[in-house]
Amino acid sequence: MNSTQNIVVLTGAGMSAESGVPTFRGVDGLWEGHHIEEVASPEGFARNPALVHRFYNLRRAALKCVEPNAGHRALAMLESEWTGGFLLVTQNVDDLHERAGSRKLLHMHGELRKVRCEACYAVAVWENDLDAGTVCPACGETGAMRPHIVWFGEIPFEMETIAAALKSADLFLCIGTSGLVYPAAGFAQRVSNECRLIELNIESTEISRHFHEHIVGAVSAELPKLVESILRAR
Ligand code: BJW
Repeated sequence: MNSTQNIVVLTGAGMSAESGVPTFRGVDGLWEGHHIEEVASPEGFARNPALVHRFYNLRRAALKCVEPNAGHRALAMLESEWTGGFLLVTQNVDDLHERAGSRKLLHMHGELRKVRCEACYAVAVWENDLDAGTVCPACGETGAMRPHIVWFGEIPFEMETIAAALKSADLFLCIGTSGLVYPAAGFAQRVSNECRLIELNIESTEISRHFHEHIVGAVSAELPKLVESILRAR
């Protein structure tokens, strides 16, 4: 890895699992007991805004009870010590990466601690509950506020910046994602032929075949070791 200049890291729900944030799929996953379309699509929100607000209000409140784990801290250290290009792209809507110290960070699926107005498009930091009667602090419209989250069928944020970073990456790390949701699941196929690809997950995934190396294990144990080996090989 001594010729590595530009690093891109993609993280998914497995990154925050050991902090106590539930993943989506699998036993005890967030989707258990919910139809995805009901809580994570614009159509579901239009049909039953109260249900969708409740789903996100509970998750926003739960953020106050969780802390970054050793994996989040390792990525923040990699960013601060790496002198080449670095971009952390997370699919996660929690704020654990920034709380661990990450700054070169994009939330491609949005953020639980932000809301936006569908009337004036203003985005606001939001710590409390949201409901169908919430008034937009920017334009005064009632009932137009929604979670600042990318639902199925919507275009993820910052796609142009991410595409450019992937194109110039020579190390791509993919951490704790099932590889079932696009476009993130296709990132490993968008890097150049020279790029080294490493996947870290507790199990093999739908996209494992696209990676040169697989680290099977939990982020809190394995990511600090991986970061150390990348920094040592400079
Ligand atoms: C650990 C661990 C530990 C656990 N250590 N590992 C047919 C074919 C292809 C695509 C489509 C299709 N039909 C529709 C689409 C597109 C659709 C899509 O992909 N659907 C699939 C279901 C097929 N995608 C979209 O609609 C996206 N938009 C889009 O494509 O727009 C078009 C466009 C794109 C680009 C340019 C121009 C146009 C939008 C997707 C929005 C996803 N939103 C969600 C919910 C909102 C956020 C929220 O409520 O929190 O985002 S869905 C949900 O899945 C969430 C996640 O970010 C996302 C990914 O899940 P993730 O992170 O992988 O979690 P899990 O639970 O699946 O996996 C956890 C992993 O961790 C597992 O592998 C574990 O093993 C591992 N793990 N503990 C290490 N300790």
